[in-house]
Amino acid sequence: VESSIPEHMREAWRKYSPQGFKTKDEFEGEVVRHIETTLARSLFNCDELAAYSGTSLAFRDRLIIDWNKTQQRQTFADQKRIYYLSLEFLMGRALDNAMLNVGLKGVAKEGLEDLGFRVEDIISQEHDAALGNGGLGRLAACFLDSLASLNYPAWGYGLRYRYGIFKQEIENGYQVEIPDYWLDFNPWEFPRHDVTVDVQFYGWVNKYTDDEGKQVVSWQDGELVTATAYDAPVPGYGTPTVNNLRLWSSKASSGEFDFSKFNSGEYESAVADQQRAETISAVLYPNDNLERGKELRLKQQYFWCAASLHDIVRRFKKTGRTWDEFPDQVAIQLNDTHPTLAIVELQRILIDKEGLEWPKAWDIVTKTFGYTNHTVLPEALEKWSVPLIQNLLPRHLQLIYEINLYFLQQVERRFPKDRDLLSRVSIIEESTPKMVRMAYLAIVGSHKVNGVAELHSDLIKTTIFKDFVTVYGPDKFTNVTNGITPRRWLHQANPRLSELIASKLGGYDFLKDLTLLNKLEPFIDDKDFKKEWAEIKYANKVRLAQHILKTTGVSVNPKALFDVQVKRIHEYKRQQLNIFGVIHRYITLKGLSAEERKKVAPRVSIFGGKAAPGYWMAKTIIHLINKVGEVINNDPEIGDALKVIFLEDYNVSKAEIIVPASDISEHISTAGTEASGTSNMKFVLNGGLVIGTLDGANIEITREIGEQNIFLFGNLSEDVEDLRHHHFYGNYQVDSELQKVFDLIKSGKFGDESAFGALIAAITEHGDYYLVSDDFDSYRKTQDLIDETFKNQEEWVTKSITSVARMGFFTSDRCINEYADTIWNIEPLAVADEKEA
Ligand code: Z16
Repeated sequence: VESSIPEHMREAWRKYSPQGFKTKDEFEGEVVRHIETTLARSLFNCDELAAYSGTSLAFRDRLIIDWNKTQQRQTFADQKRIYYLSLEFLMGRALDNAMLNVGLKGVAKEGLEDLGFRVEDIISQEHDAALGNGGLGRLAACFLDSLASLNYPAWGYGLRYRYGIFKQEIENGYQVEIPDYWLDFNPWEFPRHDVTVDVQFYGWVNKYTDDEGKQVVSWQDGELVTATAYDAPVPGYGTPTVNNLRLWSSKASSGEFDFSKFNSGEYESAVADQQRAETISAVLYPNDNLERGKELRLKQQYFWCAASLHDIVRRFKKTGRTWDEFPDQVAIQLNDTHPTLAIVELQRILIDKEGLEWPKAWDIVTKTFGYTNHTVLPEALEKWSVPLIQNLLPRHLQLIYEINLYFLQQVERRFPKDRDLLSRVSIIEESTPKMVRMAYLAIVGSHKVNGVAELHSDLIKTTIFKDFVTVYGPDKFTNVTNGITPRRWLHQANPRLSELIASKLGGYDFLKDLTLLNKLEPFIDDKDFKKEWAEIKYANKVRLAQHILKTTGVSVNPKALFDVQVKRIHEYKRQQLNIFGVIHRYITLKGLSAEERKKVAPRVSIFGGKAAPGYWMAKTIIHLINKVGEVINNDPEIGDALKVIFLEDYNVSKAEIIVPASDISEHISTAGTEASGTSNMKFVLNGGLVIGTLDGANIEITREIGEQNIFLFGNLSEDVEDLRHHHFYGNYQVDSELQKVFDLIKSGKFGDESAFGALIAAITEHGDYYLVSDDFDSYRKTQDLIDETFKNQEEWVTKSITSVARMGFFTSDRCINEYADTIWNIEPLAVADEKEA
């Protein structure tokens, strides 16, 4: 291509192309150079933030060398790539991960010591990249880590939000949201001002016959917004592969934008236009498992899909291949329905721009896309109103109608006269206003649809997508059980445990093949090993206790049982069940004599998680937890027997401290509501036990680690519907022990009882949709069993080690290999010089 240096002049380039540091001295040289020149600071003016910046820039240089090579290798190899489209990438911190993945954390630690710093302090300077809400966004981040670690040619595509998920503060027991401006200094991103795409909105569709008598469809006028690419390197663990995460940022298009307005007294309106364009990528919608149908959200979705598709098509066209080869070069995975417009956009490009015939184009489209469903909750299933799409994306609405027609005609041929079936599977819901069902569009436009855990994948086939199983047969639907990266969630978060495991297994190979953990089973009776195992858990609890003291002022006993529930606050996840259980425990403790109280297993109940800013019930739950904590933590009769902690601003970097420190974690959603859950896997991998319902991945975790190693309780998913029905039509009585809890709340013990009325009424008066009352008794009894089991530390540690040894299945590496084999049909790209980890 024109921009490449001529062959005979490449000698000088090759001679000077940087190699990156390898030794401690070289590392120090790079850090000091960056601090003094890139940052214009000196040794008289170098705080921890400056040292963090210099260190990151040194590692970034290293990554970018391998990044360049990886991209060249992938281009020359000319094989199929996977593009992972996700509105959320919850990456957390990058520096620690980069150090470990390139295998130079030891070098950095020693180098930083020479320069007067501790590596932990430097790492903790970094602001989390928090471009996600919860499980879905973190899953995308784990997938990127596995894709790179397994050498798959893969790109992530997302939005570069100026504000990630809000920071949470607790004031007087209430959640307060603080904007998360995270881009002040972000050494990990590369702006690509030369990689831009103009994205069109609004306007109208012009259909006409051109001079040669050809039908032409053109989408005209409206407004243009420019997408600029920002790239972040994604290093694999123990491999030179560095993949790319490309995030789009919006700004007013220079072609479109009316600069003359600035001079003609319309300064304000010119600035307003500009701000409107920038608003598209300004902020992440802070809802987990909820879609509210706002126009700006739809704009975000189209902006990102159009820019990404344009980029992918541009790259494909450079290969000079014909269109029918597109699905052999490109696989696109839709992370939930958020990127479904990408299906319509590709069809539009093929039909309107490339002039392909409908069936040919549609065949290419469906071979290209795969769709992952992450929820069955009705309030989370996306629907967009037809008038909204008509206005914003008039051509796309036409294409959606044509896609629907083409699909329904197929259905009609196979199931003649079944008008009911036709209306049930129609992409258009015939309501007022009419709505586009995005999940149906995603199914129709993809060749494979997958759920994220076995139960969930079965449920989508028998409930929300039942009719599509009739239409397509069962093989279009499949399961890929979620996984987590053991690099971040074991090696990085729990280095001592990782080291202990490595000492028994003879190295760190298990981080690349997690099934090797089963080689721990022979050590289950090894006294010294068990002792060390328990000591590491204890040290992690001491560290968390220090964090709790520093952030809440409450002193907790690290010998107590640490009971953790950290995840987004949602009624279906049932933090209310947990806190009602805590109140019940408090009532029980108050009924004991001082003598008897000394005999109970002391417990610290730890909560953390954000409520969506508009989700009042979730905010009420947070309020109750905090008020209960105030009362119990200050009750002198209770002391260490029970403490209740709400940790502010739960995020990825805090999870790295919390997860290794739990004895028990709670995964207690109403059966059939949590698609998978992934923190359950993180806790068990770190030697924590689980109390859980038979929901999501809990079921498969049980199958892998054994029933005797997990505390299961509650009703089964197949009984949920009947129980709900019974709440309305049977003679339904709230559990009497739960009623005692409600009575204490109503007495004003935890402050103004009216604040919590809605929480109680949801159960006593509004049908207890999430079955809190039905599961309360078995929850309590299971918690009592946990107390008993914890008293026998010997037995507890055995369960802990056995569980870890059997967690190999839950690595995201296994998960990515399944996607690659069964959905994407892609191969890893061989790398010559595999580095030692
Ligand atoms: C989300 O985090 C999830 C589903 C969804 O539709 C939207 C969002 Cl933002 C979560 C599921 O709730 C969780 O069970 C699952 O483990 C996770 O996605 C990853 O699949």
